[in-house]
Amino acid sequence: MKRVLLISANMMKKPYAVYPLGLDYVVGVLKSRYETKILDMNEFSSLEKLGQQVLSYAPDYIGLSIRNVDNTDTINSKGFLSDYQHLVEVIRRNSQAPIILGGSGYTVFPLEFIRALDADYGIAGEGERFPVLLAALEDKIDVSAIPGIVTKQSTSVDYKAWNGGMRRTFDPDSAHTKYYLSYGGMLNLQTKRGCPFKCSYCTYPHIEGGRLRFFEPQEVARQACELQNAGAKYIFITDSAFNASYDHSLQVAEAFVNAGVSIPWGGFFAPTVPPDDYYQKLSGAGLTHVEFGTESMCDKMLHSLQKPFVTSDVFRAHHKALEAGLFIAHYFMLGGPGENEETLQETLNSVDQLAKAVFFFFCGIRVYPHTALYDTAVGEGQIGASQNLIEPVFYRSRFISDVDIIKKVEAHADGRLNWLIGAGESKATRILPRLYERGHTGPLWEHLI
Ligand code: B12
Ligand code: SF4
Repeated sequence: MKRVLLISANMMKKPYAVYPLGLDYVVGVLKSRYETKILDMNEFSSLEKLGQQVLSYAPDYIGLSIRNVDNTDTINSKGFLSDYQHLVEVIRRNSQAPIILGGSGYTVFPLEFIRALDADYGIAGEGERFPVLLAALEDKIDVSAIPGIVTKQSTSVDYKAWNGGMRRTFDPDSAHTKYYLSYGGMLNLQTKRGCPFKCSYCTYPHIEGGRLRFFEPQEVARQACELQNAGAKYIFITDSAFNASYDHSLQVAEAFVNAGVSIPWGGFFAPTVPPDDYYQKLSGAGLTHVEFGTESMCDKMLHSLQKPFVTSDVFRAHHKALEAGLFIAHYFMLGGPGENEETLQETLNSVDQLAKAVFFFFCGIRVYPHTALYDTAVGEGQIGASQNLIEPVFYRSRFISDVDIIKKVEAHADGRLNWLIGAGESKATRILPRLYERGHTGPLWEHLI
């Protein structure tokens, strides 16, 4: 059997290290025809150690998973391209196997990455297409006609969401699983793919497609049990918005109960008005943490960002989640098109009325291709139509500067520990690694409430 080495390039450990879930799906689709091995850069203290592993495994193909492009932080922005370039240099020194790029970050910038890393191929979108590429390479067929496949010669990338089978293969005994179990104990799980909403700044519908594709609730619950039996202390559900389908999310919760999932879990939710008892039912199935993608508490801004809810919905969703005894976090994206002193003040005043929660404020919105915000930024001359956005660019409102936004939020927060400004560099989130080292589990932001 030919060997495929899959490397997770992500080395970011804030707010915590994230299990490379995408590679489990890639292994799932490759394993009947190839021998596979996952190496996770979070486990390696040096690139040299990775080099030794690459050399000794002697792979026929190398898949490199690129999740993060940058830390998406206006205050302390850091791009990861140069780290990935060093990684590829080390791989090339130790192997002549073709390098194939993939992952969510890669999918946003497929042409930019293949050029900057001088990789051999890329797969934009879902990695389930990996065997199709390998079969074509082995049969010496032109791969450029396969949807989503990127070559050094590609000038555009066209792909559709994957229609075939998707099956995760989880290895409880692998070195990287042990790493996450010993550091925070959080593993992750997907219950569906896609997002039907069209928020103006968001890449998720581009990465996962705009149509919801559901996994069988019983299969999701089986995977949750697998993670639990391996020793996971908490499960993060990585869906774009877990409640994008109330029916399916309730079926998953019911399947968790029937399968005996007993560890806590959480995920992203849209603050839309839920059916009666929705959060109670999820809480009964183990949900403990709700992360609302709220973004603003001013209807004018919610409309500008094309969010599928209004401020009154946020209050109702918050209230329902609180009633069910859940820990709640709201994420805000300030500084979008039309943001000004008044819209900001309206948001801050309303946030004051959300009891018992943690608030994460991002000031300045990262501009990504294939989004409505990108078109606005080009239209306003903030970016050029051919500008390479792999180095982070943030949309700036014409009516208020990001510096003034930050000052205003900081002044309003007035030292409250549950008001976090920026993407994880604040004092409060620097405490998290120490808590993990002492054996605490889960996202831990509940300690700031
Ligand atoms: C869930 C999530 C989180 C959760 C993760 C919790 C957890 N325990 O898992 C939390 C909230 C912690 C989080 C944090 C961050 N995140 Co996040 N997150 C996501 C999200 C929504 C899903 C990722 C996921 O697990 N998907 C499910 C798996 C199955 O899919 P996948 O990994 O993409 O894999 C598939 C394909 O990509 C492909 N594939 C993957 N690897 C490979 C390899 C090869 C060779 C091939 C061929 C294919 C392939 O095949 C897989 C199966 O189809 C994505 C957006 C999205 N919709 O993708 C953003 C996303 C990955 N996050 C992003 C960012 C920026 C961050 C943060 C840096 C934000 C911050 N400043 O805090 C941090 C970084 C955290 C860290 N330590 O790395 C960006 C990355 C792009 C960028 N700008 O860098 C994304 C893409 C969102 C965006 N803004 O566009 N995140
Ligand atoms: S912000 Fe959330 S709800 Fe809106 S498009 Fe993105 S994933 Fe969907």
